[in-house]
Amino acid sequence: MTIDSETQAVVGVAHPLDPLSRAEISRAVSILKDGPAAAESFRFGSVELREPSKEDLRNGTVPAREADAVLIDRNGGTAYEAIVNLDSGIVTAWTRLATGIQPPFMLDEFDECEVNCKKDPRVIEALAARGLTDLDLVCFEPWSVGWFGEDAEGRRLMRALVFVRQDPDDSPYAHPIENLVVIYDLSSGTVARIEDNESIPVPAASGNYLPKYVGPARTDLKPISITQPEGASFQVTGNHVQWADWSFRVGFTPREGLVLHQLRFRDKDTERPVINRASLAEMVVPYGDPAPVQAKKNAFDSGEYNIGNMANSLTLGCDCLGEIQYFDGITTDSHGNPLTIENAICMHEEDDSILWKHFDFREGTAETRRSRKLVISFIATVANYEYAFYWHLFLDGSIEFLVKATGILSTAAQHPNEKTPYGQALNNDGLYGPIHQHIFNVRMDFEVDGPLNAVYEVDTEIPADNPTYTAFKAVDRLLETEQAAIRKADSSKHRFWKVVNHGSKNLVNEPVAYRLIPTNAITLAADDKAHVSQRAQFARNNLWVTPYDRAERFPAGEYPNQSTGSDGLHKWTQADRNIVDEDLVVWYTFGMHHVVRLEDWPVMPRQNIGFMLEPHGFFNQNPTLNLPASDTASADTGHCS
Ligand code: ABN
Ligand code: CU
Repeated sequence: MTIDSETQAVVGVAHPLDPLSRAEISRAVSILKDGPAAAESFRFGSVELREPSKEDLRNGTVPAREADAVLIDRNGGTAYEAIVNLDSGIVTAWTRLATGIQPPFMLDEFDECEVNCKKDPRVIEALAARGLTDLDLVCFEPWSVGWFGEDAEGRRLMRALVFVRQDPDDSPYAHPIENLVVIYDLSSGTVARIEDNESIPVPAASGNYLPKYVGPARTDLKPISITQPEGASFQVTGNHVQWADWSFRVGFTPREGLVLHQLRFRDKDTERPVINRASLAEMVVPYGDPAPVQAKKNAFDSGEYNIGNMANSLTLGCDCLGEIQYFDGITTDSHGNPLTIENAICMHEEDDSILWKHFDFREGTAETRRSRKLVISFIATVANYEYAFYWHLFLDGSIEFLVKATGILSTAAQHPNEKTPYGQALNNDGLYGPIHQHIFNVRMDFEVDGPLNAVYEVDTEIPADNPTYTAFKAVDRLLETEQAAIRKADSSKHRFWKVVNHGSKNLVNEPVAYRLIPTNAITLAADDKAHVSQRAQFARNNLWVTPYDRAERFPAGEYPNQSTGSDGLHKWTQADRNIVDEDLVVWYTFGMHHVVRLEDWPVMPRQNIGFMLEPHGFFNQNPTLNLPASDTASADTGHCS
């Protein structure tokens, strides 16, 4: 990608779905600064590709490269949305957002909050009252304020939790300063107020995991080397990936991190679309402990913080192993300077045990084929937690989305002689891990053999007429409208959902389908009357299906930060639109119900949370009969036996 020196237009873009390059971001920002965002007080929340319309992509029209930008004028606190045409250099839309709409936090706002909290006399005094005078050891962790019924009067607020280290590399989460919270006002750049409740002794016992604290590493584990002497089996051209029968484009946005576009499976000689676009669209982490500080912890890590901005630069041998292909993630700082997160996305192949096997016991021979998966991932650090997000593509057409949650619990303190029922004591010093949930929503713009799809709920039922008492059968029920498709998983009915194309039939004249297996199908545990239940309504059900609308991108609405719950899936689906043989978006809510255990401390062993999409009559038979037998077969037979 280069800039034409005469016209300053961006030229040489590889594909309309490629994320904006650094040069394109800079160009969008300078067009805005030369136009409506000329005042020094403007900050850039995000500058990202405005994805072309589906019509343009389908027709093969080369659309203009466009940027979507979200800005905040710190002078007054108003937020704006802009569309910039990078080809013509024109700001084609400039929309002032309603008072109270708060775009996600910008990276430097976190630093600003910490720096200014440390300067505030009320904060210094509250810390001193607890015997804490070394401010270098105090950590302010700026959480979102959420919304608890009061009017923020247009102010952009943060809610800083406070922890203290005993040494510069000591884990602060072992030492929460309970009942002290700083409300920081980004609109004025000052501390708005402190919430200083009953002082609870800061737990003293350490929670360190660094080698210097935990002692020498064990030495009995021999190396495992992953080698691919002939290289990886994928071909990468720009952001396009071809691997085995799969092809797709890699995208990256500040809000979602990794995005998969145009996921297709080559079936013999036909490229068959499966999903047009898939990404983590939202998540929420509500805490169940009613203690004053804990009851207001409800982080929407994606929509309030822009989880893509918090992606790690991944390293070989640590985060990913094998023959790796990396993709950078490009985002912006608040002044609109492009920021490259190098190696934000990692892609590699992994051996995946057996795919199929049969031992012909009459002949004494076996046929075994090994599975492998293509792993495309990114890892985000959201203060205390790490979330590693993986798309796994399998040779048989299956797709897995997996979240590996690790990092450090968001802790709390109680009096050492107390044991709250709302958390797990982690030591005898008063430290505990409050009960909470990590609830994710993945948005999948399905395109099973084409854009017009429908969704069935499949339950297994015992028929009324059941003389042998042994009968059970799978029963399909078409979900006809949005309201009918607001569903919960039900393991007692062995429920799953399938996305079909009525216009594309398989060998037995049934519509081809992909099924969604609803694993980790949790929903919000809090009462429906809780503020978080109003704001995170997507998390009250596992399945939602909507007809495609390019404005409906995020299930808790476009701007969940300080939201009251007035936007999102629950609002759009009130229209109860038809979802039969339409261009559909399927939204799946799942997660981890985190009843804390001692083993989660001081750093949490990875927990896997996810779900599978599997072809269900999409192929006419097992599509992997053409796999070669393993090359580590026995010398006698040339086969695995
Ligand atoms: N997990 C809540 C959070 C995210 C980012 C920064 C601070 C807190
Ligand atoms: Cu947790």
